[in-house]
Amino acid sequence: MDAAAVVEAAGAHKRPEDAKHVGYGTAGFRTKADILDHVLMRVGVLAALRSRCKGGAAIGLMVTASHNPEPDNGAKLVDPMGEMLEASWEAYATRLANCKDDELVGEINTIISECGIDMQTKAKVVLGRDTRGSGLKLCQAARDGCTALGAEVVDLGIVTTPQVHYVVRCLNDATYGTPTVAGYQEKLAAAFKAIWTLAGRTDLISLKLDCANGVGAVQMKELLKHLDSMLKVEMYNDGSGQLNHECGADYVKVQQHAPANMTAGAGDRCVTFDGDADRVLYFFTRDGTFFMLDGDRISSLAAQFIQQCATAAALDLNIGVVQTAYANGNSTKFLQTKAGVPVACTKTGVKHLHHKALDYDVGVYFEANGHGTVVFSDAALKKINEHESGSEEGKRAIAMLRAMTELINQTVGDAISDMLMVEAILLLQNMTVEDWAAMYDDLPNRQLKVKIADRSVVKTTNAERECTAPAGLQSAIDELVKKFTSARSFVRPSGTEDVVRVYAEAETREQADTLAWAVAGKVWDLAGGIGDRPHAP
Ligand code: 16G
Ligand code: MG
Repeated sequence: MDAAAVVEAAGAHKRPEDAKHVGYGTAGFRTKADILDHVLMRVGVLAALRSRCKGGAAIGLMVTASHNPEPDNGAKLVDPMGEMLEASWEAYATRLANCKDDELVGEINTIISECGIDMQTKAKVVLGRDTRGSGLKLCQAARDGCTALGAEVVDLGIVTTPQVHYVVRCLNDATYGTPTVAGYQEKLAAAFKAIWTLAGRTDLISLKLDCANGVGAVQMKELLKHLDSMLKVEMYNDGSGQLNHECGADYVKVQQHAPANMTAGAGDRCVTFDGDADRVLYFFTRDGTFFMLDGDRISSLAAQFIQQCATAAALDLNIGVVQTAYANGNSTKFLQTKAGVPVACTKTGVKHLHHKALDYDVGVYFEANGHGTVVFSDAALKKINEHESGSEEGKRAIAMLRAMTELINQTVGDAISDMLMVEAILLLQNMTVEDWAAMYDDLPNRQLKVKIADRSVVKTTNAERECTAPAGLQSAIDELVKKFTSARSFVRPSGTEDVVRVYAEAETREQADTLAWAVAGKVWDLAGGIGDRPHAP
């Protein structure tokens, strides 16, 4: 390592003496942009080390704070196959980001020796950033970190998070596609066009799209140049307003109404992305009432479709869906009984779902909040690509599956690609969003937050569906749940906020609400609640 170059970079991106501690969590680093300069330089250093550790494979570094407000920013690293950074390296990221300037060289040497990194290996880092004003400067800091360690930098400029995942994958696996943003656009456009042709559609599909005033707007405009004979997309919150302010997937999901500047009229098919375009949700209004099609609905639509294609083509594929405890109970029931697809449950956080999805030939995973994708194993891709079906129906089903494998960004949840997947399935099955919504009815549910002195006293097991501490809480929840019909409730400490989250669902809205408030009260009583005891408004 060129220690002098590291010292110089540290001098250019000084860590303030009183710098706040930052942790690399489920979504990387995320905090106020103005305290991230030294952190980003160090993330650049870490990306270069990671690349060498992986034999010179390209590593991604995305500068974004997703659905957070504009003044925030953050960074996340992407591993060689386009997956999220391996968990064991999160601790290195945190250590490197928080050490003092004069400890930096020592910390780097520790990582080099602990991981047995050969510093003669070449290193490559793919940089991307969302539309935040702070992004350019933070990218420069990251670049300085990469360069200090002698890594080559590929700067994609303003791109979606999933595009960084895609380019990283392509650089390390040429079979996946052309490693450029244009390559991404062309791949998705060609796949959608193939589906369009299969469906024999002639008129345009019309959509209203809320882009959260983020990067989704920039990239959708480019993609639509390829798709304008098939899709008519009216864009709202396309960058002219403030990022994520009263718009975007997180806002729509939490508020349960349309974003600012956009009306969902009768018959309108509406879509919303988050700030870095890795989450997507659909919504519409029926008789003036807002109706959301969330990640569980997308999973159900995709899993059922793939299952039906496999059956039609007599293709033996082991298809599974991965959900979290937040998945609506009726979506789970639909998948298991009507669609005939097994369902697994993991802890909250995309990396857990993604990892589990790899257990299947075809793993469909979505969090209810709209983050997810479909992954096809190598064996499944081989089967799909080599299978020959005798019947016309089977041939069509195989053609549909092949196009799907090209259309879906299998590296990570991707709002653009997921939206095109939904459109493709609706198109091929001649379904409206109303038909999609009619697949099952959601059980009414309620989420609440409880403030307690130390949320780490709440411990969970069984994919967060049961709590093991504090003593007596789980049995209290069990007693409450018994009093309601089709009811379920769980509590877990949040990974992103200083609260304990409560989820409850039951047959009626009133029951779900009553149960949620009762469980929240028990958490407050038994886990050291602070402030007022939770009570229904
Ligand atoms: C993070 C996760 C998201 C999860 C959320 C839960 C990623 C990229 N993001 O934003 O998947 O739903 O945390 O937040 O993994 P919570 O722990 O505060 O409920
Ligand atoms: Mg996001």
